[in-house]
Amino acid sequence: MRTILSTWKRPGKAAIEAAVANSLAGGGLLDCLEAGLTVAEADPDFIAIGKGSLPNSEGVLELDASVMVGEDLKAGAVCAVQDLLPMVSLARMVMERTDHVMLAGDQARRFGIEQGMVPQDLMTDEARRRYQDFLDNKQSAMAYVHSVEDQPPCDTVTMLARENGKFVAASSTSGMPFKKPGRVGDSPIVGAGIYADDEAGCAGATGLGEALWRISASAKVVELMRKGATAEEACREVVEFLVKRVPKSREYQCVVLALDRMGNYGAAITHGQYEMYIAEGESITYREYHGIV
Ligand code: SD4
Repeated sequence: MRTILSTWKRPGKAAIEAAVANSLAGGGLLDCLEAGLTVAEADPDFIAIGKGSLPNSEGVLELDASVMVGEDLKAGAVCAVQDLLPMVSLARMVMERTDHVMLAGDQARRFGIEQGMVPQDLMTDEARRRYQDFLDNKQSAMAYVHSVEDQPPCDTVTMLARENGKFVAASSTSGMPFKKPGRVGDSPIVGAGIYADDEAGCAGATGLGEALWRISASAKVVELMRKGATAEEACREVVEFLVKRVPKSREYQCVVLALDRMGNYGAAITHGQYEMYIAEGESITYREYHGIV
């Protein structure tokens, strides 16, 4: 049976439904994650992924995405790319059509256009309004993330899938709202935002990239599962390590999620609440996780 995970309440639902529909139509593991992320990226209501997400401190939208296939450890990623959608497809093109793992910025955009993608304006009136608010309040990006604690801008979608011992992982995000131009978080970084290895399982992350990246969060979860930990045990251990070694992660939401080779899924969060959708075959369920600090 195919299992798929998708992060966060609002975009996670749209993404997992599209992924399951793609699976039922015969899509492969990576196809279904690409389909899920494509739908979430196209929805202007989600503020940390694709169209309508929040721009950098200069009002420009810069997007990151990644994919990884556990069979041969192939991966593709793009970071700080403007004007194109779906970013997950661009990351997949880097994996499938180049000899590289990551392309960045303008050169990634140029590659996308060469491959047939068409630039478009991804900013919406709502994103412009929030950006103006941010300018009016003269906050730092980190202060902004704190100030919307009740409704944090957690619309990054990280997705994992497993079927018959095969694992894939993918993620797409606009990163931290109002970030410094050129800032890249964990999501497009193989080992930080995603990791997949058929010999061990797969893992992903979402939340404060500056913390998750510094501990190679996804790779760490996968290495613990390689040694025999369940997905839940591995996620918990990595989040405990994170709060110990990167104290800032206690104040922000930092999540890891995983699928192991024994058929389990798991997740853990440092602080606050995290919601995750789980598809097992056609059936979709929803779970909430609470911070360990
Ligand atoms: C980043 N991890 O760029 C992303 C942000 C995120 O929900 O996951 N937001 O740091």
